[in-house]
Amino acid sequence: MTQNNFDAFRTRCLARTESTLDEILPPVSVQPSRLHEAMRYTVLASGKRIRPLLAYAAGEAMGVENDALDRPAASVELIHAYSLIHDDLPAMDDDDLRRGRPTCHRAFDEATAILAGDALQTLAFQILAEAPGLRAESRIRMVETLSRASGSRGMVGGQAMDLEAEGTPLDVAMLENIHIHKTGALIRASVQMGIRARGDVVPDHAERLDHFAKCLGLAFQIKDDILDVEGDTSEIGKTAGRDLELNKATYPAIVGLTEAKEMAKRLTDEAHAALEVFGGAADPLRWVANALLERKH
Ligand code: GRG
Repeated sequence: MTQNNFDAFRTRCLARTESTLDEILPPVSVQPSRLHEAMRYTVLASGKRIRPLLAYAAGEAMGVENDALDRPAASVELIHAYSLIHDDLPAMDDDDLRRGRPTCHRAFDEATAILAGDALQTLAFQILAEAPGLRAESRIRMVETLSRASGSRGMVGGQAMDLEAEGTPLDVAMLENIHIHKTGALIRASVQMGIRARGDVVPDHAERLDHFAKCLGLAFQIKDDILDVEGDTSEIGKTAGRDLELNKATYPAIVGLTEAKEMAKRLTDEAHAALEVFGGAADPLRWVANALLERKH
């Protein structure tokens, strides 16, 4: 991988993401200011912005200009931020720390956190519906893609399956099914944004990109489980303290650490293989896939 090229791509996309998020989030000066503060507190914290990066990278593979993807990339990040707020609530994981600082309900209060999550979710669809530089059909398909991916047959469904499975023994297929929905659906939707922005994609190319995203989503989750076991050595990880929940079903717990690492590597290789037909245009997707496998937090 050409590290300089990846760094330049990442820096450019992250700058676009931060400025779009700042622009579309309501200012604290507007009422209800505490709610707007909670929304900005969560979204503008230091996330890795993997999903926006994937949307821009898929757009590059499709020959779509970056500015057509500003809103779609930000919309996936808003859904992700809402899911983190709700996942951290006492009724779910009851976490005190997120991204190295107090979770939204700790920094504000539970009711404000619930409402901030709700408002982020609806804002995601609003900015997609209003997105400039895209044809109406692309915007409608994006709204459809993101709503399917985040609803009861996507991310929310995965969370429900995860809660239902708590305390019961899981095999790899069951764990995989949870993660395909809980984490994978939104990763897949991020890549779909690039396809939807283009509109006239050859079906075979759309399927290959989707297969790339499915493999990557699972590899991402397995790597996350590996980091839980091996320890997150990043500054955020050290201060946040990744909480290793011993009764939680994870890939290393089910197949062992060595096999989990092999699985993440195999899936990343399969993701790369799906990109072959795209040549150099898919390099940003390749860089993101490698960076996810090698990440330290
Ligand atoms: C509560 C509606 C609802 C959904 C919850 C995605 C999710 C479903 C919960 C998040 C909890 C969690 C740890 C899921 C595993 C996936 C994962 C590693 C999420 C964290 O995503 P990153 O690493 O986070 O992209 P940053 O902070 O970098 O944005």
